[in-house]
Amino acid sequence: MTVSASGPVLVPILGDQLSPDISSLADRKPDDTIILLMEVAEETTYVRHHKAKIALMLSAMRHFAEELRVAGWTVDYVKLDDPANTGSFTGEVTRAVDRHGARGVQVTEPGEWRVRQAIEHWRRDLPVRVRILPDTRFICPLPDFYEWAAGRKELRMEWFYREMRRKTGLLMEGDKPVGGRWNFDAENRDGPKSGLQPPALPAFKPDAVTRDVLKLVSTRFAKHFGSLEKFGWPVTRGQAKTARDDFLKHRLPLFGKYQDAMVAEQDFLFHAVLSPAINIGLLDPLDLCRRAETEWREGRAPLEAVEGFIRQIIGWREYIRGMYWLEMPDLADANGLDATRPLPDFYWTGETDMRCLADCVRTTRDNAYAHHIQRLMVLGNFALLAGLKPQDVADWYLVVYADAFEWVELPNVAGMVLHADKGRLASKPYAASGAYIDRMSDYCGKCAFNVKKKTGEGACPFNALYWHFLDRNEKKLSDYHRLAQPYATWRRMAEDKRAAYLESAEAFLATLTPAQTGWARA
Ligand code: FAD
Ligand code: DLZ
Repeated sequence: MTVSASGPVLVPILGDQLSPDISSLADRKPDDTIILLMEVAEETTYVRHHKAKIALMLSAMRHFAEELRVAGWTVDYVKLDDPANTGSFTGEVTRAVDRHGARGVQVTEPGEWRVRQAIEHWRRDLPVRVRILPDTRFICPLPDFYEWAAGRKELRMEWFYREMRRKTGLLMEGDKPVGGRWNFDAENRDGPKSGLQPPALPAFKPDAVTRDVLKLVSTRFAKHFGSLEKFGWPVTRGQAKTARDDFLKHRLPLFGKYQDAMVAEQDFLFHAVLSPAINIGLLDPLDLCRRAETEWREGRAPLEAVEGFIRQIIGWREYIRGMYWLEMPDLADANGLDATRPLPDFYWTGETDMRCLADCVRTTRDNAYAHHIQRLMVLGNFALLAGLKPQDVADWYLVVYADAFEWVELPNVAGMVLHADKGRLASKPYAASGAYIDRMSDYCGKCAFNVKKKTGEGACPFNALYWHFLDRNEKKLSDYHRLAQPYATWRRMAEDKRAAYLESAEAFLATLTPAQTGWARA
């Protein structure tokens, strides 16, 4: 291997690090640096990502390479179909060190544990010094999160969020929250209004680069889940900014009010639909929050919407990232509720008579997107109530969404949805019967099942599954303060009614067909 003391420094930039101000470039000069971007088979197939996610990644990487070149950097770009491509980050970095006679490697820490392990091995195996730098695009450095978590019995997001408000000064007046409250969620829980017509999202027509990628993906990854037909994700920084401005102007004012609402075939409602752009580095999360704050300060959006939005980003997003690194690697195997049922096939096919689930799988397949409440209270709630195996569920979420990276997917799945982490992240499982879905959506009216019917033929399966879940987890969950009321109701219920619930749930669970293997992992 060729190593030269006077060679350049190699800066590998991973597919979710597409930010010109990434820490690995902060102290570099163009005349002494080679930037390496690598399309590698291992990243496209360690889980068999939705086709649209692969297309988004490859197109955004190719556009970013051009952005860097225009800014004066030397970029070495390895394409997926390059015959010499070894197929892994490690193989490509090893080859590039040799090719350029690099004197060192400098990389921003990756978002995923799996990749972090690989990069640690570079330190041992490469003949040059490897520097790993913190990812400064997050607002809370990991050491600060660990310090916040140390010694606390309960790691609740709400307390962390307040610290982040103080740290950033967002929506603060001195040391007090604007409006006299930290959280305006009470104003934010409207169900769907009939005829609710959200504004259309801006459409980004694929350019020549994206068209090439779409062709590559549709042939090479033909068997992966998902459709490319509606592909319209922003793939350049300019497009991401257009998407951001469109959200701030047209959807932010009603973001809070309809944040928890679900409407069949209205796939985006008033959500930002910016998570892929934020996660891969096309948008800066703090800048986005400051712009949202300006919308409130200048009277264009109400406080409850802006506070709710900012909380998702400086609160939930940062907290989830901290929890991932705090809890890994154990989180990946966590199964606190001993759930063992395999993932049913309808998560892939969408073939179920439960209209809410069918619609959520449809938008997932068509858009590589479902909004938060669909992920949490329909797809996730079903997984929790039916006792689906956490690792199957986590693989599914990692495959199907354009914004899915393990650091953000896994704590949401194992912690927020499945309670597999025994409540480290959420103070109680988000379990709900059909009544919740009926209140927050328009799904139930035209569903083959009757949400008002509790048990027996034609009853909404969520109703019996809810009590089945509580009953089978009674030893683990009945001490939870926030579940005291449902457990009291369950215990007061007549024996025959309880038996009917359990029987109905068992009968429904027996109808589920496990998914074939090979959808998520080869
Ligand atoms: P909005 O609803 O408009 O929210 C604004 C922003 O807040 C999002 O773009 C996102 O950056 C942030 N945000 C909101 N909620 C969360 C959260 N719980 N965790 C982290 N960030 C949050 N988000 C991902 O980015 N990647 C994932 O892989 C992912 N997996 C999820 C899995 C499950 C089971 C659940 C319940 C949630 C998951 N989320 C994930 C969080 C959330 O659902 C998505 O961030 C959101 O739906 C993205 O759409 P949006 O940009 O329209 O978000
Ligand atoms: C998700 C993804 C995909 C599909 N392909 C690539 C790729 O070819 N090259 C690359 O650099 N990154 C890709 N990514 C994103 C990586 O999986 C992500 O950067 C790491 O998991 C670290 O979070």
